[in-house]
Amino acid sequence: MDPIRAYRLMYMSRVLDKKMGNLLKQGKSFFHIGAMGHEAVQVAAGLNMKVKTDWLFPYYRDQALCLTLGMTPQDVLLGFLGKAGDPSSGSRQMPQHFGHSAYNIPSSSSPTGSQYLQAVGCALATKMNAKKSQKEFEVTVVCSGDGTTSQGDFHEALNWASRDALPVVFLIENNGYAISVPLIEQRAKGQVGNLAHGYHGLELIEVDGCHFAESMAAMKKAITRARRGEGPSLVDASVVRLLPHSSSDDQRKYRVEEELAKDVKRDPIDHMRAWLLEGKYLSKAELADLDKAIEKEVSDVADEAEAVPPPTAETALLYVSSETPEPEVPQIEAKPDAQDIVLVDAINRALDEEMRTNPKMLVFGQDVAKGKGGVFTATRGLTEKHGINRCFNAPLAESSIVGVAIGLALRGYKPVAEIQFGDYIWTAMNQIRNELVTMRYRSNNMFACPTVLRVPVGGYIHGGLCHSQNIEATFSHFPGLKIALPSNAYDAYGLLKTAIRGEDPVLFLEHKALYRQNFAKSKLPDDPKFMLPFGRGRVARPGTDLTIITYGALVYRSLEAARLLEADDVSVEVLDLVSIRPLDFELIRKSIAKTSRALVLYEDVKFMGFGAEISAQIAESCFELLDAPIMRVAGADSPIPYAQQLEEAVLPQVKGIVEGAKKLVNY
Ligand SMILES: Cc1ncc(C[n+]2csc(CCOP(=O)(O)OP(=O)(O)O)c2C)c(N)n1
Ligand SMILES: [Mg+2]
Repeated sequence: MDPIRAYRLMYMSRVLDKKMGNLLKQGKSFFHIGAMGHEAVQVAAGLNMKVKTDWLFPYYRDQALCLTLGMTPQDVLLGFLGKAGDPSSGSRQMPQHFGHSAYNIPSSSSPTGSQYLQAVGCALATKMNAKKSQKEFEVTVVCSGDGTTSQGDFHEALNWASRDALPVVFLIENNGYAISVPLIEQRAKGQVGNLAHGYHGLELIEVDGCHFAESMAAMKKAITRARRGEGPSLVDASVVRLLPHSSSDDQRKYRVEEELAKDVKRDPIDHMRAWLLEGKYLSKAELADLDKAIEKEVSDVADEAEAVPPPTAETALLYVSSETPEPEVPQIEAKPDAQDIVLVDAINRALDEEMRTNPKMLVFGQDVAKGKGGVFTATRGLTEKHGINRCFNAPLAESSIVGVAIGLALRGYKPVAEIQFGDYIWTAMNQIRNELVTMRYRSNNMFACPTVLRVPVGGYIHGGLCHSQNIEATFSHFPGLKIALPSNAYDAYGLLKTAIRGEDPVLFLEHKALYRQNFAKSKLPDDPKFMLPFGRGRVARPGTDLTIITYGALVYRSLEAARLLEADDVSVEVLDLVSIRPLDFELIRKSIAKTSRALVLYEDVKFMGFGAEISAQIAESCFELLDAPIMRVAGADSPIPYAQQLEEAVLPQVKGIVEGAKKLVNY
């Protein structure tokens, strides 16, 4: 360890913070959140890591740590000034959202605490990559502040890390405040360290994070332990926040002068300077020269960064998704003598085949492993065929499942995770909405998380309020996420293969009421090339008088309604969308051009359901083709109740579809 290099990094970060404060006052940026007071433990962490080998999941204060791993003042300033070429995000994210693909620093986003589970996924990847005889492991370090340890994800991450004894270090930079809230208001006794006690094998290390040499020893202990495969550690590093929380905060509103003065006395830069002089690492004059050189370097780099142009407006929509087009594959039909198989078995077959061809594919979730094979048996036999390392049970925690999937995907694995019921996906919402689907965009295409989340959804199974929900409308609102909801075994099989081979996150919705139905059975093609593209719907039944636009279980109720309407000489065309996002709107337009009447049918609550979007698009671009107003038939504005008579009253039925269709043709 070179103490002068360590000081250089610490002071570089300090000068950068001061420079950014000045640039902000000049109106050259909109936001700053500084590392001042956290530098010693950050540099100590970085110096104990193997650059480009170990992994860092930083938070917004980790400037000195990112500099230690190789990021430059230029990198920091480009992001701060909102310039093109910012390696963290191409200036898509606010300043201090660090990330760098060359240094194994995955893009950090804004929700406090979402990084922990991703780090656990990353550390799990390390463990999976390891050979049996391996003695040393890449280490994953994940950081946050003290307040953030109140997030549920933190506890879920400690749980999974300790369950699998993962090579991960949780570094808590404890400055005693979460914006204005002191640690004593976060939990009893106002401590971070007491959180470690319930997790077996989790080492607790407490340290004065303002003291560089002590921080070096603490981080060495934690990182060496992870490196040797001895398990996770929680480092509680006491630091000071010398600036307000951010440039939008004024800490004099909630902190008294004496306390602020006490913090200044603990300034790690002052402490380091005294230590360097005492140890005769350099003289006073040399230290002054070094400071001046660093200050000049930052000033020069800032001038250079200011001259860099901002990103152009034309680039704003790049990398929401991968740029890879949907596969162009010939429609392959099954052999006429092939066996008809049910939808859930088609899912199982797709998973099995893809696991055979892709050794990086992993299946995990609740109850998916071993003899159980999922509560709907979609993953049956996969542990037996591919081993417990490739089809395994997750702890009962949805945020864990998605967060860990993100970490695994960042390391090149292909997670195909199961969320047991759509009704329980909500506890993973932050990991999906703010993390999974934005990874490619927010890192300017430097990182991506091609992950498949398989989710059983839908009603008509007497599942009551929390085993019947329809979730496609909520999720179709998230740019970057593909969504499928196939209605038969053939489509499910082909689309799931495409989802697994693709480069984007996919929400693969499986209607529970169709899993074992005879009418949703298909013969499957026996050809490894077989895939079905996203964004392509199908005509489930041709007709001329009216188009029913639907998907999922309602395809079959529409077909039944169409049969009944035929007796009254009404010819109904039924469209099965198959893919929700992207949406095959051309299929809809073509059909309306023929029938001039559109009935949009969906199982979810009518208000703001996915059919509302379809209706709006039809109104916007098919107005001239229509002879009647667009009609919607959908679920009632109610939770879905259990008793059969109640459930029938809430979910769309054949009778209601027939009535709607008649009203529309008679308009
Ligand atoms: C999930 C979430 N809730 C709230 C916020 C707003 N917020 C940003 S930082 C912060 C305080 C974090 O405090 P701490 O973890 O102690 O870190 P520190 O800023 O003190 O280093 C809050 C509430 C957020 N970014 N994410
Ligand atoms: Mg704090």
